[in-house]
Amino acid sequence: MAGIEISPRIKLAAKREGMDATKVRVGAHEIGGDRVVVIAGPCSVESREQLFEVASAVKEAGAHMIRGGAFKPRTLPYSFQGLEEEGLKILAEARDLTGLPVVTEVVAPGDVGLVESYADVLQIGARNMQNYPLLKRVGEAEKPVLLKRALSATIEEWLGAAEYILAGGNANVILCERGIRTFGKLTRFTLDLAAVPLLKEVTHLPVVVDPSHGTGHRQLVAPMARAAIAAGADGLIIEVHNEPEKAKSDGAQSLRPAGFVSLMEGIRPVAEAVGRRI
Ligand SMILES: [Mn+2]
Repeated sequence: MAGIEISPRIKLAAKREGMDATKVRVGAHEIGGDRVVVIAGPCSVESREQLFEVASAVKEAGAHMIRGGAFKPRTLPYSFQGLEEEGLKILAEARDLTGLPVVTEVVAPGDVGLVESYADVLQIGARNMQNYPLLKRVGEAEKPVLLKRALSATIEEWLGAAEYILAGGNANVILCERGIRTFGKLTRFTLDLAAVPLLKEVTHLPVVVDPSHGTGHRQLVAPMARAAIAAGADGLIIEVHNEPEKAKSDGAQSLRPAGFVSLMEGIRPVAEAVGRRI
């Protein structure tokens, strides 16, 4: 692509002439194929009742996978840190209940084996995008990795992080744009949607967009979800909570189940308009 050149030292993540886009298979779904994959669920797993209620609601609305944090890297040590292994068990039960694969974060190299024994996709959070021991460890994992962009990472730094996982032998890497830090105070981050078509030029890896963390406000989530699909995203990851006002984390950006139903209705015609399906 004339004018968009990435470092030649990014080898495995780079798209080369005539190369097919990578499709990452997760259960019955494929991220990077014709269908736009929707991952939805609470920021944190708080209880069995909470996760089951949200997981059933998002399944009913047409989500393809469940998200939920069991290990939570929080800005302050006083905030809720997650239910850890108990949370992983609840996620696995929610998968049994709904049939939907589970995406959940791993924060420490020593926990990768444990998280992998319960989860279908290992998420590397924005704050750990440059945690190289963790990237090396998930490079040896059997499960696909959803790699979030760090708060202030350039595209090349992000692809460099993906390169660690690919170089470790794990070919199933999904990139996730989740907003970067700019100067505005009214949104939590600035959702960089230009990253989506840019990545399509320079990498073969699939790209998912997180409009929940990318904006921080539930009113902005559905419009930016539509925009992400219009820009060519292969998937969405959306926070949904049954009682957002009582959420232990990220309530302000979490959709209620009814809001998620209308998000799903709103993205279908956009996907169709760009030659995709939900
Ligand atoms: Mn969150």
